[in-house]
Amino acid sequence: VKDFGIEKSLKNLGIKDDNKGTSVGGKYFASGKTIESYSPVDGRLIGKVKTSSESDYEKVIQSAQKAFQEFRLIPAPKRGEVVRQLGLKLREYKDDLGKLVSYEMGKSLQEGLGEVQEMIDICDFAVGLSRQLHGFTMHSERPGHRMYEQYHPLGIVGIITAFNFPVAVWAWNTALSWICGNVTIWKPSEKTPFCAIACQNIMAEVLKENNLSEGISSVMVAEHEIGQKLVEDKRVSLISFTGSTRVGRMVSTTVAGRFGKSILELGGNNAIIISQDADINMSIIGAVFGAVGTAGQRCTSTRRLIIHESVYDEVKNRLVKAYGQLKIGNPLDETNHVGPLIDVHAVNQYEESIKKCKKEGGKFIVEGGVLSGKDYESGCYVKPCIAEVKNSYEIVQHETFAPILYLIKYKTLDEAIAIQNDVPQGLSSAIMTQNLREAELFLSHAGSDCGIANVNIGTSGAEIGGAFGGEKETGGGRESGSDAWKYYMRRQTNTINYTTSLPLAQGIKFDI
Ligand code: UN1
Repeated sequence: VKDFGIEKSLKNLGIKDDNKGTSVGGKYFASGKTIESYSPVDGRLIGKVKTSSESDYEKVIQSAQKAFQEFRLIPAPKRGEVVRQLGLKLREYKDDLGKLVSYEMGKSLQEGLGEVQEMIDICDFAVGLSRQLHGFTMHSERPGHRMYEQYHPLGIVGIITAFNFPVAVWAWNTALSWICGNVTIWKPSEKTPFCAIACQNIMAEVLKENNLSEGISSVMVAEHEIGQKLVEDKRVSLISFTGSTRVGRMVSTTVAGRFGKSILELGGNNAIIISQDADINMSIIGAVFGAVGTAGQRCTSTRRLIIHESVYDEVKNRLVKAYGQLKIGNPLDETNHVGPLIDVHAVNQYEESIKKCKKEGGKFIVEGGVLSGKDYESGCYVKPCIAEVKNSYEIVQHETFAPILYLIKYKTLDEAIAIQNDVPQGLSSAIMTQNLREAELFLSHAGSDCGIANVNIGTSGAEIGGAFGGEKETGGGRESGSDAWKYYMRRQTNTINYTTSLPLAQGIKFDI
């Protein structure tokens, strides 16, 4: 088996065979049961991690509470300086971390490196933002009064992330949390514990070099009970949750029940409309990358193509041809296009979805299937497939985290937009067209109902500078760029009277 330098990268990132899964700053401890992480790439054991127990949890929360008392008092631009240093460290470790992401999660090395690049980009973004946490000033209705608003740190931010972006989503939340003066506790996916430990090791260097309190950043590799505790805990001001709609619904109601704040990044069911005025070459590239990139395991993966009847056959034939050229295999080998799914459980779900689709009447024009034999020993490699379907099929309404692409035919743009919107999810959407009227209608209030709507690019690969998130069952949260930082702070309106009398608002008279 070619090693692709993975052993060396693991060593550089401080990953051992046996690890403790709770870390406050650079200090590791854990007293829960041990879990193992296997690579979907070659099925090999990466290592073992002792998980966090309930008593470990309590230590983490208390350290975080203590750290917050100090950290919130450090001026925001100084906190930005800490984030700047994190960005520099990530540049140093980019190759190693990108490789680990690829090996533990299974996405291509290019996409692993791209994910680390997103971490670096959000750090840069946050550094500038640390001097721009602006509120408005407004004119008071009372003479000699001044009104303005300001944003204050919130407290502890609990970050619960999924396996598919095992490092970037932590960085989006952490970089913003830190400049906003919050401390973070990260509960990563149990499927990618080493990505989390590697990030924590990198971050711990920054804390140490700046003599900062360790409780500013903690990690708990743990089973879902600990995630549940975090969600229920009144001491945690904000929960940023990335994962399934099913779990997100529980997180949302639990956090709302204690009047906490939450940011939800749940499932997507993203479509590209390919119009009769589309550039077909661009459409094929956008669609194929969107559908098979990360083996269809992005929230923003392209799941549906809604194609105009006049170009339907051409698009279909070209897709079949393109899929015939896809190379499936070790994602660390850069000549391969498609890596494995995360685990055998995901493979089962992929097979189930194909079965359901066929049962409902779906016609597969590129057949799926699980690969076996040499180089596919992990059992996680599957064939990207394409089916012609109706949008109303139950399986088409559902997000399957796998490379299954559905084709749907349309006649009018209104019909295409209605199909695009007729799913429970509302994350990402796109139209391929060179027709200005079509593009503008798609982006208008009568157009796409998603949090992300693109013209002449695919559904995946959003830049960090925009707010990222979606509507409906995607959960409504926004993170990353634009003014998403406002979710991470509490807002306060201040009115100051600099006169010697006390006029009441709304002209109310009250004499004593
Ligand atoms: C996700 O799939 O959870 O737009 C996030 C993209 C990435 C982020 C995806 N920047 O594909």
